[in-house]
Order: sequence, then structure tokens, then C-alpha cells
Amino acid sequence: MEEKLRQLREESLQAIRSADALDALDALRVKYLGKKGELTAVLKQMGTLSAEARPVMGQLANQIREELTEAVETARASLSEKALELRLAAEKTDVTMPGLPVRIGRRHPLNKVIGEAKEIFIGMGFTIAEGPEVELSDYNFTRLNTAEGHPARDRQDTFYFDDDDEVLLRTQTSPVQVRVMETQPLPIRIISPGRVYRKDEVDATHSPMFHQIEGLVVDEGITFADLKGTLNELVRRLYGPDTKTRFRPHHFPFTEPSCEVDVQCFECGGRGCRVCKGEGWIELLGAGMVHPRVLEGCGIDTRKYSGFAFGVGAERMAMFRFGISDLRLMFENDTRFLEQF
Ligand code: 2NM
Repeated sequence: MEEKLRQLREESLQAIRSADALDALDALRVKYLGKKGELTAVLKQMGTLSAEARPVMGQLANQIREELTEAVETARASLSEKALELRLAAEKTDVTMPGLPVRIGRRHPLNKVIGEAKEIFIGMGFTIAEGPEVELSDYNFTRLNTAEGHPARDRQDTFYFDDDDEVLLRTQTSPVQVRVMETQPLPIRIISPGRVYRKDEVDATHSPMFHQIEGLVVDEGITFADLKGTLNELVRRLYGPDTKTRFRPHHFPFTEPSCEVDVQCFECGGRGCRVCKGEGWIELLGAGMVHPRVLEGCGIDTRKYSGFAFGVGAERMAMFRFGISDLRLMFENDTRFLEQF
């Protein structure tokens, strides 16, 4: 039996020391030291020994158990350390590597021109006014001197929410100005940029949703000269100090007199080209002196006060400003387009 034990000792120590992985080592521990292990198996034969030999063998067996246990622990410690080192090497981060590039966005061309216009008007003493996109027909039309039956109120042209045509998506930002005239003290100098909605088919120059920038000034002694001076300043700030303008008579229900303002073609300088369709001029905005009926409807005394107002499409402005030929590009959010501005 002694021979058997010593052989087991040699064999198992060698196996334990050459184990190359933690799970293999654990399998060896079970094989030699486990309840059904080889050492236990030898000890079970102790009964066959003589009374003198039994304690001697018992001592030897215990000594071997201790030796093996220690060998397993030593091997486990060294294998764990090796495993940790391998993991640390595999997971090592090179902090000197350049980082992943971050794609930085940029302002949309539309927001750029709206931002520019805001800055220009703020510089002239205006403030920014906002209001609801879901409006009442009353504010969007009636109070802007556009009575029931007026073609602009047609269900073909306007998005209504109800059968009585009382609630709609605003077709202009003028209702914001009615709300301001109703509630705020005079004088008033505001612009109201924002989304507006019209039932238009989509093409290169039309979209059922677009942006408008409207402006309103009401004070004592405001004349058409103030209108011209303000809009000339806007155009020159946007398109350069030498840009020529042309004020043509026009009609809007909410202004009287009314006009459209053309800008000399920035492409050909007025000689006539594709951009201006040979005209030499490009229509930029609509304007006029606020109709007395609109002012009176907001409780403003027209013996003392007068005002002018104007409206411009922001997409149209952006198209001129950046030479964009198709309005649809502005709503597609294709980064290859947006990266150009
Ligand atoms: C335009 C053209 C002309 C306008 C009028 C008003 C208000 F509320 F004062 F009556 N706001 N905006 C106006 C005038 C808008 O857009 C082409």
C-alpha cells in the first residue's frame, strides 16, 4: 500500500504542476482529492492492513493529502495570475490612438436665413413674436379684413379641422400680429417668423408647409416712407449695399395701399437671365400700410396711429440667398445637400 501511495503522490504532483488551465486543474483536484478520488479509494483499503501498519499508512496518506492540496493551491494561484495577465494584455487600451471622428451637424439653410432676418430686425428695434399654428378662422381671415366668401378662405386652399371652417392651420403668420395688436401696448415693432400651411401640390417652388417672416410696425405718424426705408435696409443687409429694389402696386385685403417688392437680379445684375426669366427683377416680398379696418378691429385709434406690414417666404429667401433651385431639397434632410451651407 505504501508503494501505491507513493506512486499516486508522484503521478498526481506531476499532473497538478503541469496543468495549463484552471478548469483542468480543478478536474485533477476532483480526480485525486475528491470524495470518489484516487486517494480516497486507496484509504478505503486501510481495513486490510495490520493494526501496526494502519497508523503509519494513515499518517502518510494525510501528509500526501496536504501536499497535494498545497500543490493545487500553488498551481491555482499561478494560473489565475497568468489568466489575468493575458486578459489585461488583450484588453489593453492605447490611449494615444486618435479618437473616432464626431460628425458635427450644422444649421439648416432655412434657419440660417431666418436667423439673419431676426438679427437684422432686432438691430432695428424689433422684437420676435410667436403664436399658435392651429388658429381660428376669425384671426387668420376675418380680422385681417378677409371676409367669409373671400377666395383665400376656400376649402381647396386651406386646411380646416372642422365642418364649420372655424379652426384651421394658419395660412400666414399675420394672426400672430392681430393677437399682438389686441393685447400689447403701442408702439409695436415685431416680426413673426414661423410655419404656415396651404393646400398646394408639391413642386420645385411649392410645399403645403413653408415658413414666413412677417413684420408689423404701428406707431404715431408711420408712413409708406417708413415701409420703404425698412424694407430697403433689409434687402441691402441680405443681398449687399448696392442692391436695387422696385416697389410695384399690388393688392392684399389687409393692407391699403399694398405693394410687392422686387430685388434686382443678383445673378445678372438686371440684364435678364434664366434666374429672373429675362425680367432683370426677382419678386421677394409683399407689403403695405395696415388697413384701417384691421387696426380698428384690434381697438387701435386710426386718427392717432398708422402702421405698415410685410410678409416674405423664408424658403424663397433661402433659395435666392444660397442659389438653391428646388425647394424640396430643403425638406429632404439629405446631408449631402445640407453640408453645402
Ligand atoms: C404680407 C403682405 C402684406 C401683413 C399684414 C399684417 C397685419 F396683421 F398687420 F395686418 N401682417 N402681415 C402682410 C401685409 C403680409 O405677406 C405677403
